[in-house]
Amino acid sequence: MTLHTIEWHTIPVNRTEEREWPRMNANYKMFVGGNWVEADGGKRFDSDNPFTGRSWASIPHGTTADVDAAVAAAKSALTTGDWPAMSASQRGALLRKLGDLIVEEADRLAEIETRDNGKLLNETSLQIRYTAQFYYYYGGMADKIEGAVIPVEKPNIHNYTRLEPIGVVAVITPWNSPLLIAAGKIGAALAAGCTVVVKPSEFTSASTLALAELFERAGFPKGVLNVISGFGHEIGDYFVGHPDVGCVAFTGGTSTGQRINEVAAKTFKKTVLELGGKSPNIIFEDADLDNAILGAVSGIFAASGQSCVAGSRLLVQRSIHDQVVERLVDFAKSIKLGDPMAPDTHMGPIATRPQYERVLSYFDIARSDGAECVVGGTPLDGDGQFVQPTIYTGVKNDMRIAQEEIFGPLLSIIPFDDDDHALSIANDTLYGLASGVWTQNMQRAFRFSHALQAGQVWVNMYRAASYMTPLGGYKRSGLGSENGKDHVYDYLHKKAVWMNYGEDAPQPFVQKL
Ligand code: TXE
Repeated sequence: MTLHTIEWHTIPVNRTEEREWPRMNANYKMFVGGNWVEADGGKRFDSDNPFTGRSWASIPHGTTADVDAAVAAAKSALTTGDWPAMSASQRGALLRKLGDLIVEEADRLAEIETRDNGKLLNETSLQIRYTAQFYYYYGGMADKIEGAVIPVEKPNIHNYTRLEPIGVVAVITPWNSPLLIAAGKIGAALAAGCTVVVKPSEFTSASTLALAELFERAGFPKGVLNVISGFGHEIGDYFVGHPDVGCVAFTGGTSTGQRINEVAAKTFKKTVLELGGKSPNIIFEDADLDNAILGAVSGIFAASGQSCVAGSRLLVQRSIHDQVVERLVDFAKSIKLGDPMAPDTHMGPIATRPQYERVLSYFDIARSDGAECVVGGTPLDGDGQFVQPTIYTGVKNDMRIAQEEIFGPLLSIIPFDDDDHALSIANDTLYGLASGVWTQNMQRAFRFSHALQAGQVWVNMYRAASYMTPLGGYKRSGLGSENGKDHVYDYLHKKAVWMNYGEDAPQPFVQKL
């Protein structure tokens, strides 16, 4: 088979006129201590719609004084007022009520997210509805957090553990799926009895500020959930290092995660970090190829590749390599870029200008790496932030395009000869967030599921997630994991209580062992 570089400079981008994007009330405020407030000093910044290229919302430009106010409100709500007096069942009921309100408001919230990050409305509509499930799930867990009675070997001692809220939780989220990514963190932290301050990405603050309104309507006591908006590089360190923050839950880039961990370490804070990836998606010659092709496409072109679990390295057994490449090239050419609101669009724009420029820079990097571009690979004409689906062959795993997270629709295809070869390439990365295996061989499916150094392994599927299932990364893809039952325990201190109901006098100079 001969592979041609496709001469494909202009994709007909299906742009909707702005009049079809109805105006919304787009003057957002921050939510601090149950009040809707401007930033200290009153400054604001614009939030741009990556599809129209125009500002559509105005966001308060939060400062360190706003961090102080939000953390103080959360600290006060933690120990005084209605929240600590509530039973765990009552907390759970509030979380479930919030879930109901999210379902009610899903269309509006989805439209807000699509305006802010350009993700398909088809996907944001589903995602927002799904976020309700996180709050139902963690609402159900609130009254199932139990300590233990420990049968210590000492006489007349009642020894037990209590699980107590860790304190004020700082939730910091990125721009690719703001509400979905926040849901597990907020849900688990509130189930644990903590209070929360959320800082969404400066590129996509609107949906989280709008979500705060639902907390108010659900009847959460003031200060339990606070949302501040602002720039990570201005207030991030201050927020993370704040002495009254007890734990930081973060999703975002690996270098930001590293910075957060360094700052948090100075005040001995716990962190839960979900970071970047360079995930291998492995197709064996015995795979159901129709499904594998769909899996490869969803791994890299869904959400325009702006997904932490993107299957950006496609490892293909050499015997089927050319066939897979040909089919993927055909598929890529059929992908429709355009208005994320339109139901028939497959890929929307890249969410932010810096990200768009970063993704484009990899065209040159790939060229100088010596990879062969078989489709895409050049900037599109026009002023939209669109990147065409791009596929590289002849990729060696040590090339930059195979090692660095690009976070865009650029796929590196790497051939392999046998199982050992595939595994060594798959694990040869600094990251370890996700992976995919396409095979009909059960032994191989299990062997790879266990040997892949990644927090998620999908076999004969890709890009699935659930509030019930832990999501975390190996190596530089993160620290700890979120979602699932165990995530609640990230937000709890374990305290041991010793009670002496005996008569014996304490030994003053010898420990009781
Ligand atoms: O993310 P950042 P950016 C990856 C992707 C992308 C790269 C950079 O590869 O190209 O990260 O994207 C806040 N202290 N992912 O710059 O910086 C910031 O305000 C505290 C992977 O947009 O990680 C925002 O709220 N907070 C990813 C959040 O961190 C700080 C999703 C994320 O921003 C801070 C998005 C600081 N010092 C990008 N600096 C995924 N894992 O899904 C910034 N922030």
